[in-house]
Amino acid sequence: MIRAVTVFLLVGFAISVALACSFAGATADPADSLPAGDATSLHAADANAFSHSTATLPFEKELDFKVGNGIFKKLWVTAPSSTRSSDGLGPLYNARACQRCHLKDGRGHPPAANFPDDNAVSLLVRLGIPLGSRESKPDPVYGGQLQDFAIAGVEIEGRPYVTWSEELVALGDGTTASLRRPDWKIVDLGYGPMDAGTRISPRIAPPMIGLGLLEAVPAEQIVAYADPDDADGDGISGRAPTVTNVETAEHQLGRFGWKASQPTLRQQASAAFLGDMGLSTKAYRFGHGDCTEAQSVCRAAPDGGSEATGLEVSETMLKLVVFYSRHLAVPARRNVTDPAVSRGAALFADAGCGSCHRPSLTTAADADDPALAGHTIHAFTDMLLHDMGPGLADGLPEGDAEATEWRTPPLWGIGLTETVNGHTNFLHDGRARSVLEAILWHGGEAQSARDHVVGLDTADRDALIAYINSL
Ligand code: HEC
Ligand code: HEC
Ligand SMILES: [Ca+2]
Ligand SMILES: [Ca+2]
Ligand SMILES: [Ca+2]
Repeated sequence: MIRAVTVFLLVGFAISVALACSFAGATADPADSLPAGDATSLHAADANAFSHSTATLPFEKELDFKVGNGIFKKLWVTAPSSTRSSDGLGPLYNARACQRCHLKDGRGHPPAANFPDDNAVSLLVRLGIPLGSRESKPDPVYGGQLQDFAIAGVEIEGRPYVTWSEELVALGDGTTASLRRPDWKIVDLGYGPMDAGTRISPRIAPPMIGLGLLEAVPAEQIVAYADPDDADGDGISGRAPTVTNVETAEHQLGRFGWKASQPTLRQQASAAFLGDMGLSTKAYRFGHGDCTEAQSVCRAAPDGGSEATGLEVSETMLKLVVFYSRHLAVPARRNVTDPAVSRGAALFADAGCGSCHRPSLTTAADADDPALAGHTIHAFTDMLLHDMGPGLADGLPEGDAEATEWRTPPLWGIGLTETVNGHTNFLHDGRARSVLEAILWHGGEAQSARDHVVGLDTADRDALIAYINSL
């Protein structure tokens, strides 16, 4: 019965797409609206648009997805507690649940202007002392990440505080755009001054959709697009980062995080449990999380590890939350037959956006997970690191990435940010207040693409933005 209804809905969808096309007299291929092929979510484009499972996930796996969702939302508590399977939070932490930052499986945002009323949850600050262009070490006292919460009896490390300054950019049609430049400080430091060499790198939580598909793209395919010395002379020199898998000690392609410092969703989730919530997993067996030796009260606080394994997050829980992270579906596109959107697609190509926001990748035909195997996906990323210029540089090398480098973020689903998260704050620290501001911050290898957009007339610029918002 359930299957019959699903088939009916799918047929209904196909017919309505076909009708919409013929009505508009457009020639758009209905497949254009499905960025992940038959794995695309056909649910309504509403506030829950990022929270559905991959459409190709077999019915019998739905329960794992639901239980994984429960762990993603689970509020962890201080140890020791009567619920041994939920304790071990902290001692230092940023949030009590994954979902507190990945709001509605979507995007975080910087703290609002009315600080300290709006806290910085959904944003975190990485810390480090640069040692070379691609190397850094943690702050000796504050470690590799600033935690702005702590369990009772332990001091918080401090809180991120941002002030903004406005900069005007003249556009080719005679109008001006205003960019807000952040100035970050850490206030209320709980453990004395940071090392003079420590750099801070604030990041908002990225959306959770389509990540399993990006994990299933073969590394060779991504590496083949890299052109580190710009041998073809087009000004774009994407670099494929190499990072270490902490469980196998293998060197692998870095894929996740704004600087692509994590090779797999499993390691990304394990690092989040450790750094963001102070919880140990098989990959990182430190119940004290990011507490350094200099933070002795923190180091001495009780651990929430189970008696059998010593781990605060069991292997079963970790696997389920990773399963969940792997199967959040990408929503179908909207307005694909709008003539402005079609023109915007051509302008996107003309401006050279697709050299980094690459329109298509293909997942491995033999990927471990059949629901994700053999898909042509339209994520609009090359998964490579690019020098984005001094305006976006954070001064902090991480993984294999330099201070000026960022991984091209996927653009699929970006047009639903407002619907799902109630804002349009883009880029790694959420500084851009609109798609246009995000584009205007592009520098370095993306300077000429940015300049191309600055030179567009009003109608073309609007068409380009309408296209991005249809993704
Ligand atoms: C304190 C806020 C916070 C919490 C809690 C948090 N995350 Fe994140 N998450 C982030 C931020 C910020 C990033 C980007 C990190 C970076 O660039 O290094 C991120 C990145 C990710 C990514 C990579 C996405 C991509 O596009 O590369 C995944 C997957 C992820 N988190 C899963 C989880 C899971 C699973 C949990 C719970 C175990 C979790 N996160 C808890 C803030 C958070
Ligand atoms: C040289 C590679 C490159 C080119 C060319 C490029 N981008 Fe980007 N784009 C990036 C990177 C890297 C980021 C992330 C930068 C950051 O967060 O600091 C980004 C971020 C974005 C974002 C914000 C995404 C998010 O999730 O916050 C948008 C929107 C965007 N680009 C659109 C465009 C458009 C439109 C063009 C063409 C005019 C373009 N980009 C050209 C590499 C590129
Ligand atoms: Ca702990
Ligand atoms: Ca810390
Ligand atoms: Ca090149």
